[in-house]
Amino acid sequence: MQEAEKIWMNGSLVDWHDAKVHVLSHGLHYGSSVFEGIRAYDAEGGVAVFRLDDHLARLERSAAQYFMEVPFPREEMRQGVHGVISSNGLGACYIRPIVLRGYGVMGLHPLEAPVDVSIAAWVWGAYLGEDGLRNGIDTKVSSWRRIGNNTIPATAKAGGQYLNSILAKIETHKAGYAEAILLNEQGMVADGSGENIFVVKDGLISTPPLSAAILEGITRNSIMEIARAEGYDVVERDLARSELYNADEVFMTGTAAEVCPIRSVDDHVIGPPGPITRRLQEVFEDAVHGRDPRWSQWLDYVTAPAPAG
Ligand code: PPE
Repeated sequence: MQEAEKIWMNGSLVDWHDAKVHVLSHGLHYGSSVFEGIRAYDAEGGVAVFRLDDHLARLERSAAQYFMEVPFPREEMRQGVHGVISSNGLGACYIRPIVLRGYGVMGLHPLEAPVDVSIAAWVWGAYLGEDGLRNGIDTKVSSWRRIGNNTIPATAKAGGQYLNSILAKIETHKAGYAEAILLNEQGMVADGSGENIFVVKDGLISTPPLSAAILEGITRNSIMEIARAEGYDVVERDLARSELYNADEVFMTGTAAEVCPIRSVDDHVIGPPGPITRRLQEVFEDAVHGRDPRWSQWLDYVTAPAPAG
């Protein structure tokens, strides 16, 4: 990874290499951490964090589902994010806040463990490759099923549940594919290892509902809003695996992955990125870079934009 200089830890900035936790931290042993992935962009009026408040709100909801409270108010977390970007002199970057049960208690009753928070930021380029963004990626349905909603709540972005994604990712990577698609316990399409998924058929855009055991993706929500504003119909419904093969277009969304076209699923060729995927990619790119006033409320500028006129 590309290192930066400072990391925000429990309210102060420390040197990158001093941002350490104890080996007996609860979160390390049991996955009892919740985190966020956020991107900032070099936008028209300065460096802008995309939907920061929505990410921090989701972090609080993730923590609450594990009976943790983020020990800093939302505004202080927001300032922390701004602080790691500006103190590291970063422009476009990826931001990773994490709230974890820390050192002091072992065993599975964690409520007495301290809760630690850090926020790191670094430069992270195209998650599925520049070529993937342009030409689409080859994907495969993993033999690992997505963790069910009654096993671990998919709506919380917790460290431990990513073991499921890691297994799926390794499996499909070893088989030569760029990304995994996971089916849920009911056998319906859930998501990618770190992305939500959409299909387009006869002009209609569909994406699995929250009941399919997916993370309520912020990019997913942005794309649904953008698509509707562009005049497309979007529905949330269960998708069968074969609907991926028969789709006109398939794409994935995520903070890291952004809007990434899918070229093939299980060796069924869907084709080069289609017109709707292209249009949504374009509007998303304009939105995150502050070039589309319809979406300016999504940008939280680290450097305040110059007044108009
Ligand atoms: N589903 C999963 C399982 C997921 O991890 C992510 C984000 C999404 C959907 C999309 O959510 P959103 O970012 O709010 O649109 N995955 C994060 C972590 C990726 C990683 O490798 O780490 C991310 O994109 O930041």
